[in-house]
Amino acid sequence: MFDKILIANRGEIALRVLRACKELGIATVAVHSTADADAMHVRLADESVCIGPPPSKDSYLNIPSLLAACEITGADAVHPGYGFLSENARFAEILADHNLQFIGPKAEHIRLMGDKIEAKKTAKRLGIPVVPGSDGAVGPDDDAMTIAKEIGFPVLVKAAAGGGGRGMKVAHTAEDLSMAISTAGNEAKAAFGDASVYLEKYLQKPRHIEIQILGDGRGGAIHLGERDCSLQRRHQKVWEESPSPVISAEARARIGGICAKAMQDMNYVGVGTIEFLYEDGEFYFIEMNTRIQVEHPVTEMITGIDLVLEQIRIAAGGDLPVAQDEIVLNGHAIECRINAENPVNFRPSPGKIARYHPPGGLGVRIDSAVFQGYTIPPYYDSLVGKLIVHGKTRGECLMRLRRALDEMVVDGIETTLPLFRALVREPGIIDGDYHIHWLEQYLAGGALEGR
Ligand code: MV4
Repeated sequence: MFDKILIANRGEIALRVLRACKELGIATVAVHSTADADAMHVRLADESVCIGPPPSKDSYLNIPSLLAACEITGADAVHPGYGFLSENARFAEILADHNLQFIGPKAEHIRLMGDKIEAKKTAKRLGIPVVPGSDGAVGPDDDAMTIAKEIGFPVLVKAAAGGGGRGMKVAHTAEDLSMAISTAGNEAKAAFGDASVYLEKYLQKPRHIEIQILGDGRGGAIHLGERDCSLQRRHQKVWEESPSPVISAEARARIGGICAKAMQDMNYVGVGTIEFLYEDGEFYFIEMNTRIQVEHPVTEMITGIDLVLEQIRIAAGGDLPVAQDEIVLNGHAIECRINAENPVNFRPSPGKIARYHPPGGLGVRIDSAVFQGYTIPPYYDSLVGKLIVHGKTRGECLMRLRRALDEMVVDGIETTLPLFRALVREPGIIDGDYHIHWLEQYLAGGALEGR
């Protein structure tokens, strides 16, 4: 097992990793920019190193600074958290070159899943159902037109180097296709330095269902159920829950088994999330994330498995915590991502938290690094904290979430708490009857105006 882990991240996920390290008896090193000098993860770590000025490129993305921090403190492993360098294959390789353990998948798997075309080809080869579309990048227009007509309009043009909604264009008719391909290609070239694009059948109202997996790197892998992440705004997840209101035990076992088998075949190591669109009873692979995700607590609440702690154990050569048939999905969990943003126009609202009262009680968890008097800096994401609630049933979970949201106080900045207080009372949410466009349509309807 590792002696000392450097946490190459900030905010709530840095605190989350730090907690797992402490429970494993592993010493912790926090890194921080000058803007985060008084942050919670710095205060609670055994040691801390300032790695640069506020801009991420000069601090949390600054690989030489992070290496120096490892050298100074004698850390033997690095946990990247999510975002920043968590899916940077080169960073994983550089750490290995310096005899440091990257707590995550092999660099080759990070790189493979970072290329959306290669990821899809790999998924298909491993027996994972994919969206009908082109077999790789599309060449000259006539090639694309033939494919598009085979899969049927509307089609979606996607950037190979994209992901998270970046570099996507819908072509509703043959006339739109050429323009969609050149626009997506140009945007992809500008954004990612890679103009290659591929085509997929455009699914109109799917849900976003993701499967959590855990692999030991030696042919063992399990799945830990799904998370329904359909409630998104501009490709930012807002509300995640497990189990999904629309996935049956049979569907879960089927797609979960396919994903676990695929990860076994890959000798995948660590945590991973396989993302699907789900429509009319069918799953369609879109992407795989090779990092711990923001919404991992939803799965922890219903499985009782500490995913970050298991990440660390497995990176140190440990075995999977349980066998597939020992996993029991207990009850229902919902996570609300509470941001320092105006709840109507979502404009960031950094600043000092004048009053802070987190809710408590049975089945209520807050993953946050803020405290009363803390100032949310303007340089990074606007996450105040994640409110995660568990109940025996979805109904009990919603009731508890309603109570917890009403109890929570965050004064001095604007937050999206009013949005969640409205959503938890909204019939479409209570019925679980929503898809990936539902939230933006709800917001466009002016539901939050004047609150
Ligand atoms: C799609 C799609 C419809 N059809 N692919 C958005 C980001 C990336 N995860 C892939 N995305 C989509 N891919 C096909 N063939 C719709 C989306 C999409 C979406 C997916 C999940 C959650 C929210 C979304 C919001 C807009 C579009």
